[in-house]
Amino acid sequence: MFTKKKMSLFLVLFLASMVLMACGGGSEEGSGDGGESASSGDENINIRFAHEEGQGDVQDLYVNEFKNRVEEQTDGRITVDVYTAGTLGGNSDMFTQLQTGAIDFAISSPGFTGTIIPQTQIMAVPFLFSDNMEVNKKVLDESEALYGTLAEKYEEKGLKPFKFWLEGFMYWTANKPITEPEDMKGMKMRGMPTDLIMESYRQMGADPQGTDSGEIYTMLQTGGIDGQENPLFYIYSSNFYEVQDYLMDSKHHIYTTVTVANSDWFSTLAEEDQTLIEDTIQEVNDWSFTMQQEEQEKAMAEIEKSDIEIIELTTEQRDAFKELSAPVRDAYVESGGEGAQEILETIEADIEAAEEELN
Ligand code: 6CS
Repeated sequence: MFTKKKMSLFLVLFLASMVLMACGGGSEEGSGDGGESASSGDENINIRFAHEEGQGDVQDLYVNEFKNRVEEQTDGRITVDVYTAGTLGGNSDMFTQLQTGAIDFAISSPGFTGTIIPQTQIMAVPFLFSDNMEVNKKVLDESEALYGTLAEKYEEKGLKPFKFWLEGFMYWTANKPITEPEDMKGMKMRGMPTDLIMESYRQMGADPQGTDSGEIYTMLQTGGIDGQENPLFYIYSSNFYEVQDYLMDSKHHIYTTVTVANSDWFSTLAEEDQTLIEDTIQEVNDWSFTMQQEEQEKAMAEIEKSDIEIIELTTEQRDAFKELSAPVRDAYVESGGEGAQEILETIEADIEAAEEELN
């Protein structure tokens, strides 16, 4: 039984703890890793946000949309500095910078993170996703494979993944047509440098080259590589179409990426700022789907005006490449580390379910 004196003491302690919580002191909620929320929700915050592309590219439009929305909603209390590709080093450096806290936020594509988090290579399995982009959008937005097991692997490395999202279908460019596996034989194909992308080109008979994105154009020009894969907007903005004779509408893959933050840094933000940032990322993610589609359409319209020949692969032609790259799924399970099999099986089931629902 509580006496009156004990009751008053309890109330005082209860109110004091509420005041402390309101000030953000000692609150461990929402930090994601049990860290303390140090800021109070009215502090000035500057977010250093890096991405992997050039000005006006899809990632740049995404990060600037995030910047504008956050700065507007907070009347400039939270500001965002945007770092485009190359300003902070090569593609793979960005991930380390995020881990060490040199930057706070990044758009970080799995094609560059496979050596640090092998499970991310699920995104390197060709023909894994659907030909229906609405299906892919839904899976990337919701799949437990990504927000459960895979997210834990990021968290183990001190990173908080917010949303996985897509930047369009992948196309091949080359100086000769690629319509059947025979055409791929011995070709120096450039892909993002993760092991499983290299393995998938080996399975197709090519001689894969994993290089930094900054080197692609010159290597295509000088013959250091014979071809490369990327979404249309990037083939256009990086001028690859100027130094290649053929563009293959192969849709052998989709380009996926992740919006990710340094977990320790994020956990120091006040809960209301964490919520505002998470909500804004979700809004920008939804917005980005249409934005990237428009960017592909604009790019295609420009590429069509150029001398490059566009070849649309038939279903049978695509199937031949699909069959050849099927063993990459087993390779993922073998080299993708703990949880890889579960991630693969869950995402395959989620894609199938979304296809049944949306097709
Ligand atoms: O192929 C690459 O390396 C680049 N492609 C895209 C679409 N974004 C960033 C990445 O560096």
